[in-house]
Amino acid sequence: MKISPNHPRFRSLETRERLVQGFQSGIVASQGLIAQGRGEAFDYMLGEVTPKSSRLATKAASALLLGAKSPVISINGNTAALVARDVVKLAHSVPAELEVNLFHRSLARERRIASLLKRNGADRVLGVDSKTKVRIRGVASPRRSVDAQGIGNADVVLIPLEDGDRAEALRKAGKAVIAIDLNPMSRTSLAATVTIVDNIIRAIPELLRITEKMKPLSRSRLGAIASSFDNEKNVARAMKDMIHYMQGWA
Ligand code: PTJ
Repeated sequence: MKISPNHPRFRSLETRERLVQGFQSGIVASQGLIAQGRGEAFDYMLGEVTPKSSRLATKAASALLLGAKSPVISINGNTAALVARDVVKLAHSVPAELEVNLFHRSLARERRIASLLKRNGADRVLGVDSKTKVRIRGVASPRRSVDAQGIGNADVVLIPLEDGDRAEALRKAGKAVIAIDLNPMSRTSLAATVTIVDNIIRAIPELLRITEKMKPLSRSRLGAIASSFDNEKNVARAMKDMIHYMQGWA
């Protein structure tokens, strides 16, 4: 459906439409449409804008990515449908590997997502060839299967729109985890090293912008920014941002 840019809820309706088209073309899982609905409810509570708490987390996330030895960006169906171009630009900018890793796994969907990323400029996309897969401990879903040269070997992993199991398992495996999740109370948000509580359609472009800006910083400066970040405190700040916005309505 063509959405008029004059519609007061254009951005939200256009995002929905991209997910529906992603579902129809076999990129997005049917459950991905439900996940977006949950995300939208939290985004309403943020006033659909990026709060200060998210900007602080984005700075820490850029520092972690730029300071990493082997950073990886994990891609699921919703991420591919909503921000394919910017996520590829981010991978080039850091530079980081891109790895397709699905909760509702199918080889056909993995291949379609990898080719979408390549059409958007990715040179290499991991996670599709099962010969190079290893298992991470403590994950009950198909997400346990990761590429040995990608998430298996990573020191920092960016996991947008994720389930809590894998965030916890990746932390236990000694990796730093960056989450993007509109729900500040999710297990993922609480388990991650850095959680960006924001809509992925705003969070990834902002992460790209800040990463470009922070590139000239020294390793020791990047390390200091990352280690001074307190995720527990910042997630609490994000909840306060939501309460503050809602109090404006009461
Ligand atoms: O493509 P697959 O098979 O890997 O599946 C992807 C989904 C998203 C379906 C899968 O990871 C899933 O079921 O996720 P959950 O457990 O529903 O969690 C998704 C989290 O992302 C929830 O906490 C949502 O609030 C949040 N979320 C949804 N849409 C957005 C979002 N966060 C940021 N931006 C969004 N647009």
